[in-house]
Amino acid sequence: MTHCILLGAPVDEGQRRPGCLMGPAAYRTAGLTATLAALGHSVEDRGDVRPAAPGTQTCANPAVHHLPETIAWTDALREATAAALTDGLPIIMGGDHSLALGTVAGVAAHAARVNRPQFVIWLDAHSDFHTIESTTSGNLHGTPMAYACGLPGFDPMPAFPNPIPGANICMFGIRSVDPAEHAAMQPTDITVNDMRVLDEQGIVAPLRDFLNRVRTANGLLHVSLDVDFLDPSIAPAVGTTVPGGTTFREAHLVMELLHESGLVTSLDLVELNPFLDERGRTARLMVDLVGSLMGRKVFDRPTRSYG
Ligand code: HAR
Ligand code: MN
Ligand code: MN
Ligand code: MN
Repeated sequence: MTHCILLGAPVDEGQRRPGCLMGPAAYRTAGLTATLAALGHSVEDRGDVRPAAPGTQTCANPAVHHLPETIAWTDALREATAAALTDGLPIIMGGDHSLALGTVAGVAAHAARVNRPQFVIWLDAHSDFHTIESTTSGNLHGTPMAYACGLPGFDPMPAFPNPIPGANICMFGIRSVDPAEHAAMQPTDITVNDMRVLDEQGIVAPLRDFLNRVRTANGLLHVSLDVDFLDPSIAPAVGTTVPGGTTFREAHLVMELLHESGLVTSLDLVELNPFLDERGRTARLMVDLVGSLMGRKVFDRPTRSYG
């Protein structure tokens, strides 16, 4: 059984649809603690992370907004995530995806401390591979993957602790990539399982390949789950809906296989905007997906060689 540490990250500044700051309250209301406890885990809710007062950092790209606030969140979430990793499995309840600037940095700091490689599985419609210089929307929730890879173009930000090799990153569900992100990803070794790959191969084989790599390397595995990974028909509570997302069963299957792997060491839940939800259904689906990730199943069966 696992000691789960809940960290609220009511981050709203990385995009322009107010409401993600209600995410942590929605996960608590939807019963995240009870769901984990029912699976036999111990749960410690550390409350919401509080960033320091924002500084006065600026950048050359006039589109960018809320840069000092985002840097304050990054610092606070890096420290909170790294601290939680020494005690258990952090589950970061967002908040928009800019929170991953901090959480992934926190995992990287911890990975360096315990001398293990870091792996990331990015479940998202978007690659989030802009830099502060390349983003045209100015929404910094579109940047955390490029930051984690140590790309230039993040000057006002604290340097990423230990950039993650592209070979240690696997994206699933991708179906919206801007030209600058596409160009920036070209030279990397990131595995991009876009929706076309999932249509053709299903989700099991590509996931098994990646999990085998994590296990062979004795890596830490961070899961970043963006609500828009899911098809908007089942998960409407997100500001950036993109048609053609994963189905209910595809999403649960990913979680079930991740559980069977026993490799997951931290989790982000991001982009839930409860203000856009329909009677809490998206929040409840996200909590149910965490249930699958943490071991809920209909029947026990012998673990297969899925990685
Ligand atoms: N690429 C677009 C931009 O930078 C959209 C980014 C949307 N990102 C998220 N998180 N919703 O994945 O504005
Ligand atoms: Mn604002
Ligand atoms: Mn995202
Ligand atoms: Mn997204």
